[in-house]
This record gives sequence, C-alpha cells and structure tokens, in this order.
Amino acid sequence: MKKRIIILGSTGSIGTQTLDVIRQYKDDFEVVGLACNTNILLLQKQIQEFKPKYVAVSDEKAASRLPKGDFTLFDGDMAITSLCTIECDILLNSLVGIEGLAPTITAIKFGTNIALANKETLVTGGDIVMNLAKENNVSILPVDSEHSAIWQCMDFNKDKKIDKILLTASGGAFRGKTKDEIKFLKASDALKHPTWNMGNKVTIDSATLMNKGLEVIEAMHLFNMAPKDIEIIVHKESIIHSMIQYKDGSIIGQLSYPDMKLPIQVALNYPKRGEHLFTPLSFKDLTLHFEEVDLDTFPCLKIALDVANKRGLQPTIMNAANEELVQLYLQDKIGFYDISNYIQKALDKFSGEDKLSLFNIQRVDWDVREFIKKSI
Ligand code: MN3
Repeated sequence: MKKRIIILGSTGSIGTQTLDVIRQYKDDFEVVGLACNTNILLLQKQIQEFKPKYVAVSDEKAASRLPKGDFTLFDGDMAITSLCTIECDILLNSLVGIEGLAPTITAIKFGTNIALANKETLVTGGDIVMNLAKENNVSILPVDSEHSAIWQCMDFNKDKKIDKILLTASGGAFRGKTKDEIKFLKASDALKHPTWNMGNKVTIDSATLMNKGLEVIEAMHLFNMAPKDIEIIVHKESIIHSMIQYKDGSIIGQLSYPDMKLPIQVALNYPKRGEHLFTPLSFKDLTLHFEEVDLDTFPCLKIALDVANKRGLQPTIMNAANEELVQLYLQDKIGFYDISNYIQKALDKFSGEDKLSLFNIQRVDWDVREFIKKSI
C-alpha cells in the first residue's frame, strides 16, 4: 500500500523538494492533496504530474484562474482547513508563518500524522500541539534538518533520556561580520545564503539567527528539553546537522551534505529507512569548523532564548513581530537591527499573560502585527 500524502505549501521551497522526493519514491507514495496560496502556474504543473484528488488554494482570485480538472477544489479562507480533514497517512505542513498552526491542529484532531516543516506551529502553539498529538496518538515527524538529525540520533525515540541537545547553526549570511558592518546590510545581501536552499523569510531569519531561536523552541517542545539543555554551536559547513549528548559525555551526531530532501524522505519513510541513495559524505578533503554563537551581534537569538524560557504567549508575540519586521526588511523599509529592536518593543508592550489557547494566539498575533505596522 502506498502512503497517502497531503502537502500544504506545495509550491514553496520545502513543498517542491518534497515532490522531488516523491518522484524518487514513486512506488511508495501517492499524493492525494496539494495546497498553495497563489502560485497557480506551478500548482497546475504539479496537478498534471501527481494527479491529486484534492486541491486547496487559499487565495480566491488565484483559485479562479485554476482550470477545472479531475479533482475537488477547496478555495478561500477555509480551503486549507478543509483539506486537513481529508484522510491521508501523512500531512506535510510546509506553510510559512503562523498560518501553519490552525491546519496542524485540525489535522491532528482528525488523527493524521504530521510531517512538520512549519516552525511557527510549535513556536506559538507547542504546548497545545504536543498535548493534542499525544491525546490523538498522532506522530509529529520533524522535517527541519536539525530536528530530523536529533530524532535520528535518538533512533526515532523522542523519549530517550539524553543530557543535552547540541543544535548546529550555519551562522547565516552575516556570520563573522561585526555589528558595524551588518548595520548597513540589506535583505538582498542576506539572500545570497551560502549553504541551504530556502525561502526568503527563512533566509532572513537565518541571517538574524532568529531561525535558530525558533528551532530551540521547537526542539524544546519536540524532545521535551529545557532551553538550558539545548546548546547552539555555529558550524558553517552545515555537515553535522545536530547532535545529542548522553549523561556519560558520549555524543552522537548526524552528518550529510546539506540537502533538505534528506530529512524530508526520513520523515516520509519513517519508521522505515529510505532506499534511495543520496550522495554520501566524502571525508576526503573535509574540514569542519565550530564557533561559539555571538549573542551580542545577533540579538534576535538572545530574545528568542529568553522567550523560550517564559513560554505561554511570549513566543507568539516575538514571532508575530518578527514576521512583520522580516517582510519590512525584505522591502528595504527598515534596517537589520530594527528587527530585534522592534521585537523587543513588542515584548515590552504586550504582557502575554493570558491563557495559552488557539484563540488567544491568533488574537495576540493580530494585535502585535497591528502594533508593528503602526510603529513603523
Ligand atoms: Mn533548520
């Protein structure tokens, strides 16, 4: 029996790489649903090739441009939620931003296993999502390379008693530069990212190291670890994707060339190992470097670590402000350090003391965005 896959965000960076993986494993997987926001041209090609039974397009105007075919179309605000109620074996969520949270929750309630590439799901709603997953006996399969690495090091047993997570970081596009140099750098400078092939939002988050902060919060929820037991190590080659340390000091790491298709296929094939061979690492001529992380030059990470400890709605406030500010930075409307400055302003302004619920997350998210838009 082929595993039935639904992909949210099929036209994005992770979505297209997931379809590359499925192309390599034609006998193992079947695409039953695809969802995107506006990229109808690419979606049309994907529909022709993978023949999903269900398609969701959240932008109604864009949906109207999609020619009818042998599939059921969901369009508009509820499109993605509707797709999440369709039976399948794995729902891969690669939506970008807080938009990814509600669909994850819907799919979990329907008992669907989630391959999770949407960081905000766990960053904002981690406590809700992990509890719901447990109640519904649903697996959260990490797709992010670091979390996949940790999961693989644990031999897929998230309850394994470990002492520490060693989370590696490429350091982003501005690694090694001073504050005075970075101050004037624009989004276009960051988009020339050295190692990973990612979307624009993630590339900027990677340059500010907010991406690593979000990953600490994700790891905290996924593996039930305190933030203080998650150590960040800058490793510019991105060959070691993360490591775990046992009480006796023994460390286990996962290594490969940086290629998102590897963690994607690990999640889809779980609990089996995939048969398709990725280019294995050649140790000849391989030199690896490690540095300490510089929290002074990259204040976004410092904020994220602080917020990780506070939990509740604090990560939602940080994330909402960051999402808005990254868009403004991409449009050249603000400078690099405005991102961390205004995130801090948002955290100072909002108490975030209300109870953690989907409703409160969405409300606070909206309020913080309005605050940022008005402030700039
Ligand atoms: Mn990552």
